[in-house]
Amino acid sequence: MLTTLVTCLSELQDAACAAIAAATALKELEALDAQYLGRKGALAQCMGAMKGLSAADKPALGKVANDAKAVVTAALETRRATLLDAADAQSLAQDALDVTLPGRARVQGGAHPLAQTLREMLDIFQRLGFAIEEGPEIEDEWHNFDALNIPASHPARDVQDTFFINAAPAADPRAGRFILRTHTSPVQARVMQQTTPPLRFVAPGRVYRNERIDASHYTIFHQVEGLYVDRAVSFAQLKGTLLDFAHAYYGPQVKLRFRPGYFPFTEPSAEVDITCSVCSGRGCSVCKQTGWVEILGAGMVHPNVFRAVGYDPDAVTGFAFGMGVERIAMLKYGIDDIRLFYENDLRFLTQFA
Ligand code: 2NM
Repeated sequence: MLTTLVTCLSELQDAACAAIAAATALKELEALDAQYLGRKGALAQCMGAMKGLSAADKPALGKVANDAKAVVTAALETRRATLLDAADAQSLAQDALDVTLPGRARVQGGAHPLAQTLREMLDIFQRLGFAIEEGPEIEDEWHNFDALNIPASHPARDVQDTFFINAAPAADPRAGRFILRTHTSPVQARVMQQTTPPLRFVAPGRVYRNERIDASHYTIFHQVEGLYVDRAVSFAQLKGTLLDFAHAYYGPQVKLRFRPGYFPFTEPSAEVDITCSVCSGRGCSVCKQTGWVEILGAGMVHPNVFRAVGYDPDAVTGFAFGMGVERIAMLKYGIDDIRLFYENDLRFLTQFA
């Protein structure tokens, strides 16, 4: 009986050690642990047979069994350590990170030159006391034209000059068709409709014109238009405001020149020139040797505009002005083609980073 059990334990130990040595995964090892050393494992079953032994034989078998258990436990431990090391080595190789490599330099981005120009312009007008108002780019004909005293017969309302939206007209027949706004003046009309005077703000934003594209015309461009309405706003205040703007934006050496002009929404109207900021008025290709370049249009708000938005033209006066952001930037930086703003060529853009 004793020899049978000793043989059984020895075979058990050999089988366990062979299986443990062959195991390739930690999970497999845990299963072998349970199979041989568990509470209902092979070793425990072998020990169960001890009950049938004589008191003299019991200690001898106990020692053999304990030795077998120690051998199997040690084999498990060794194999476990080997497999854990292998797993560590594999994950180290996979996630290898060479901390001695130099870093990759990141390209520094920057605001688009038009965004920079617009921001500078708005900063100046805010310092002069103007708020900022915005409105929709899809407008109705009433706000874009009628409210601004632009008659139905005006050439600007033609499909040649205006983009019409392929949609049913607004519910209110006075609103007319939907279009892409051709200037930001409809923002002024909307704000006046909703606000009682006094008011003083600029309206920046994108406008659209169905024009032939060339070096100075594009179908998209940006405007900043200003409006100041109160009980007795004067043309002298308009001149002072525009002179302050020109000095702040182009520098204190710049001179202003007002020429008579015509806009349906202002009377009187003026076209305003500055001494050429590229050649300081000496004469160059930008100012076509005249020393002067036009930067904006302006005037006193027409009484019909006030009537359209519900203001009493006998109670208030106002000045308004409008300028193209692209043109202002082109004059400041000596850019000779408006299309450069819309081509996203990094050779151009990085000069403003
Ligand atoms: C310009 C020139 C002159 C203008 C007028 C108005 C409004 F809505 F108040 F009547 N907004 N903008 C205006 C006046 C715009 O752009 C060359």
